[in-house]
Amino acid sequence: MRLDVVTIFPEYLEPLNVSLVGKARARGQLDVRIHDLRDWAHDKHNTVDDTPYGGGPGMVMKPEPWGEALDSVIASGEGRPTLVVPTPSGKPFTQQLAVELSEKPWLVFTPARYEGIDRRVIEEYGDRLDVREVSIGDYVLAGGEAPVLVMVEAIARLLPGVLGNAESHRDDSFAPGAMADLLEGPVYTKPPEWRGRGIPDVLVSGHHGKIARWRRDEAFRRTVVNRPDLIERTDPAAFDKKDREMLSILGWGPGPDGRFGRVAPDVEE
Ligand code: 6GU
Repeated sequence: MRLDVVTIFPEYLEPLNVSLVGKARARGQLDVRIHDLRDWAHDKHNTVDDTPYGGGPGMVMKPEPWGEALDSVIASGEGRPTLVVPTPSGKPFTQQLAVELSEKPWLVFTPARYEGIDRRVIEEYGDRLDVREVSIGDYVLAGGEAPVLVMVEAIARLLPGVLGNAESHRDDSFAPGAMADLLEGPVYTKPPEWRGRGIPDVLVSGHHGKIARWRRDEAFRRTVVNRPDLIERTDPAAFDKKDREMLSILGWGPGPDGRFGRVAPDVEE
């Protein structure tokens, strides 16, 4: 996969040299190219922003440097990239979108600073490319560079051969096609006792069925506390008898429409 990032802070993308993404690059599984937007700003101060039409606070990124930068990046490759525009007003970045983007051969990211990019840039490339305006959550960051790091990590770990084994993402929380979206439960490693704290006996029982059940029960325990919305939105057909027993213990049961909701006071974690 090829990834281009156009930014006024190329150094902000240094983490892409490290860890999982850095190794995928070194192995040739990812071709990452970082570009400085100011290379396409031609006045004395390499200006990339200006005051907003209609007034208001902040500055807006000018269209001309983005147009030249994107034309140049697009012309440097074969075919048409998918353009990913990070913005707090975009569609939510989800695991499903990460999977979809991981299947594209070429992504171009356009992290903005200030109040965003002149709208005409998004319109112009929307006529020629698949353009995705994407937000990483309901909070406001000072720029799109950190969201690019987040998205690239989520996408890169899904590429064939990047993670150790293909099984690794089957059980990811939010993995599409999972019976139900559940958060992953707790994990343990050696030593078997640490500061007087042991580990759950079932994990050393060697009984794979019981271990799988325990893990699923713990996933329910965590999900009802941290993300009850995930259970509320799940098709109840996804819950088997043991799931229903666990949900009942946690104070959850089917409502009039069959969907699960809290039916008893909150149970402590
Ligand atoms: Cl993609 N950009 C900015 N600036 N803030 C955000 C965001 C993106 N996603 C959530 N907050």
